[in-house]
Amino acid sequence: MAEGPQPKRKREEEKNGGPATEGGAATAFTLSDLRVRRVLRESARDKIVFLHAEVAGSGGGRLIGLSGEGTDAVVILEKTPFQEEKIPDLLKKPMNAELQMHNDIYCTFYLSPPPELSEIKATVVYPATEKHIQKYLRQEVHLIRETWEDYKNITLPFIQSQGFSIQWVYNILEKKAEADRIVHENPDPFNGFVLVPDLKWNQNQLEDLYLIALVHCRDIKSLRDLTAEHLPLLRNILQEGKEAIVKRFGVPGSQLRIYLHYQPSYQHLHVHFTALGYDAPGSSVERAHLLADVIDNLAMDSMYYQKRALTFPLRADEPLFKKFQEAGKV
Ligand code: M7G
Repeated sequence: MAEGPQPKRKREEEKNGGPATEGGAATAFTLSDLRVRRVLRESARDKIVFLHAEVAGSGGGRLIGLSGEGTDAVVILEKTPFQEEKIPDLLKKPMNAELQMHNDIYCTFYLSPPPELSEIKATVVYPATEKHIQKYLRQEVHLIRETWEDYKNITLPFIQSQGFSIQWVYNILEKKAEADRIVHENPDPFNGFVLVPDLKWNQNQLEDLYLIALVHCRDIKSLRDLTAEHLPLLRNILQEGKEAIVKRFGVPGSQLRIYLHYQPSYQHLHVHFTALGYDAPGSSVERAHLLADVIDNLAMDSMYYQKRALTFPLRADEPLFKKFQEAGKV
């Protein structure tokens, strides 16, 4: 029988916003050290706000990150989805329930639930680079149509010089971080992978289920590197990923959206597993490529992803967008 989502709790200290230091990362701060500088983006619909913050010492002085990168941080605050089993408590537990309006059969109340029923998830990136800050800033977006030549001449040199660090991926693969969160592993160095809950999922409810499979092989950056020699790896991810998720969470493969992003933010091949009913960020047609389709395409033509043009969105302020502009491709 499926275990269902298990609330994962860090030790008490971290629960209370205490020092976050897992995975040998350069992080030494508590939540109360964070000072908000500006709102980068917010969504009333998704109940999420992205903040540019800085980490300041308790004495008001600025604290330099252990790696010396600086004090900028990105903080993402998100109201968590309802947990079905706790909904009755929302109405029953004593709290202020303020009637805002009443008209015929319609009325609205504002509830102030107790803390355990009104959690907010806070994701912190610290120290954050300018690229992290830009990633979350609301910007005009354009679609790029990238040919294989564009990839070799424009995109590849760019990602080789300016890509996001993938240290967090290596930390997971080497069990230096998130080891206790691993849902499944196939240890084969070429055809194996690690399946873990995505940073975006708190594992408290299945509605927004989100896991990622990170491949052990370190020289596959993205869809563009895939050929038929990777079919065993991709088939393992599809098959074993689905089996592990139905076993652990009770969600069948027919209710999972299993896909790769192009362009990914992190150039180490990974596959997204999200609940089919969840409109996950980045699951739209301009960015998501279903793994089953990728497998079929490669089985038909080993060089499929070295031949075809790929479309992807870029924000107007991104350096890669400027490179495409300079090359007269936009
Ligand atoms: P992507 O397609 O490279 O970029 O996906 P995106 O973030 O623009 O979608 C990377 C995926 O890895 C995203 O779904 C992230 O939420 C997830 N992710 C990023 N980080 C830094 C971590 C992490 O430290 N741990 C875990 N478990 N997931 C992460």
